[in-house]
Amino acid sequence: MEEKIEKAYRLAKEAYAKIGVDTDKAIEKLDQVPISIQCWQADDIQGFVNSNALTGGIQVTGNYPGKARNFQELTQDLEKVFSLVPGKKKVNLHAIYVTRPLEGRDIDALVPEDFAGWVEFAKKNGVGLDFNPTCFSHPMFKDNFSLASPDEEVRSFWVRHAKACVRIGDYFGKALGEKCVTNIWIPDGMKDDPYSHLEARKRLTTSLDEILATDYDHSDEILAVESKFFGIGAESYTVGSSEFYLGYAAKNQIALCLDSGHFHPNEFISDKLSSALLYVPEILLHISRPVNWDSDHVVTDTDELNHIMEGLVRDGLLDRTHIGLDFFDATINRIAAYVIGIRSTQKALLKAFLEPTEYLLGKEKALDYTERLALVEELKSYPWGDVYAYYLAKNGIPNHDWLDAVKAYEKEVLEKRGN
Ligand code: RNT
Ligand code: ZN
Repeated sequence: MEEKIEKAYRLAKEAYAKIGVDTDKAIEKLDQVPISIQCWQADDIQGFVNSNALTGGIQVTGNYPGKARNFQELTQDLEKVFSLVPGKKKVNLHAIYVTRPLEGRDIDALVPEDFAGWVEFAKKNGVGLDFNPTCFSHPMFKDNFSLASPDEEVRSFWVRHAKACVRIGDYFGKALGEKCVTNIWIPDGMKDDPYSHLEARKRLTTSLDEILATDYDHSDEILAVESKFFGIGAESYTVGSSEFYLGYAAKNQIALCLDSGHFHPNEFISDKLSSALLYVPEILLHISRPVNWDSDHVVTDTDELNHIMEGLVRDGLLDRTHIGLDFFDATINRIAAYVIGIRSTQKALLKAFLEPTEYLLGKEKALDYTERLALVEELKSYPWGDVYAYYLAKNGIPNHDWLDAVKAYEKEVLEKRGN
């Protein structure tokens, strides 16, 4: 390790020790928190099932060269990403990322073997897997409806699809010895004002009940449901709203997925964690960066990202929270997008681990808001960057010059893809 880095770390360690914080312990904790990396940033949510256009009211803009076109390219890209970020990782898959041809079957007939390639990849890289039914970008996503469709043929198709996905998620969990979080998000909604707000929600409840009523053990997975405020083409009404899924998850004791882009622009998920976790067993986070709408920009060091991590660490909610990323940007190098998003997430988490939590909790309880504000503000300029640099160096990973490795990969691999 470079002497500069070690020296800076020693000074940082001393500074933190003075306020009762053990930097070695903070690094150890950070290293153990899995971050679930969304596979779909590598290929703009295209998947390997067909060449259907992206639907469901989400959008990827940009055409930066070198997007992954198949399993081999996508896993090669992910391995490059792994080499540039330390710590425990999972890969979050969508159901359209099959590793063998479906040969006449549609996605309502998926089986675990269709994803065997991912299990092999996960074992080889020592990562876990998470999963999602893909209820969009498919001809059966009709009239803006999937699981909440009034058309029984459409609704039952998506129930079959989701049931198949629940089975596959459990297979991942069992094969890897690490629970898989299987998350259901559907785009269902209406462009214009609904006449009834209730009917579609009743149908969604029926569908979810059918999906949950499995006749086999799925103890190696965690089911989650993801709400949304609006999507393109569903501006006036979203069936799976926040209240809908909070109620459904609490009643059925399944996980609630909170996506940071799925609320009003001035509404933040960081303040929802402590309330929701009083009533639901677990939370799945989709960390994203909304810019004026659910734009899914690359995650960066924003106040909200820091507040999310602070909330989890200060209130001891981390062990019931699964951290996942959900962004997609095709205007910049996709590998760089991953590295920026994952590192920002880790840095925010590290900052939270580097707080004298017990001390500040005590100050707040004693109503000493002056010291609370003073110390929290001081902490912002503590040398947490030197601690992160040391963590990277310990793992043999480049710090500020990581982009050189990405640029070399762009030249050697991405440019040769010719797309
Ligand atoms: C869409 C949701 C959903 C998707 C991914 C691809 O608004 O956030 O989680 O982004 O499943
Ligand atoms: Zn999401």
